[in-house]
Amino acid sequence: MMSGRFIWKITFVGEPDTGKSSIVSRIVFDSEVGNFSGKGLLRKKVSFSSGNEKKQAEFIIQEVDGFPSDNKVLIGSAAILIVVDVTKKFQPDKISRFISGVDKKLEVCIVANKIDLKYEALTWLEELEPFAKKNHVSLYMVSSRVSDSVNSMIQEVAQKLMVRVNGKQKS
Ligand SMILES: Nc1nc2c(ncn2[C@@H]2O[C@H](COP(=O)(O)OP(=O)(O)O)[C@@H](O)[C@H]2O)c(=O)[nH]1
Ligand SMILES: [Mg+2]
Repeated sequence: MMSGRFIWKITFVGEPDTGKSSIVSRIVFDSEVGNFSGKGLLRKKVSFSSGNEKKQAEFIIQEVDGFPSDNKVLIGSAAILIVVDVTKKFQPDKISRFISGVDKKLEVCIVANKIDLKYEALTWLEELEPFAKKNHVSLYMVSSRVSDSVNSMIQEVAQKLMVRVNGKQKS
């Protein structure tokens, strides 16, 4: 079994104002508003458990506004995190079109953000869960203002990526 550090690039995509930069700030600085422009790459070391083992990984984090049709911006990414704002109407067609264009080898998930505004929500689990299932992606309900919600998403993404690494080693 190979040990050592894993370096994974993860890319946040989604409409402007869905909260991508805020989530990235939460991950990298554990604060709401990061002192960064939202451009360029940020790094974050994460520890996570894989079975009984503790593992270390480093995430290289990219943010892209919109749904890039040009796959070049996604090159090298291990995971694509599609951020949606629960206070906005969900756009299933746009998002499933994007998902169908993404390489099946990548881990893709929907990150439904701003759940602290649950009572203003126009998009919620009854719509998101069946969508995620149908499109074979995972779903995380988060708020960039709630540290735990973002942390557990990152832990799960790391675990999913680890499962993919292990799968590759077996085959
Ligand atoms: N209430 C609430 N507001 C949020 C949350 N995440 C982001 N925002 C706000 O949504 C707006 C857009 O956030 P930003 O991170 O710049 O979105 P981006 O354009 O996708 O990078 C800002 O005013 C944020 O403060 C959240 O979880 N809850
Ligand atoms: Mg941004």
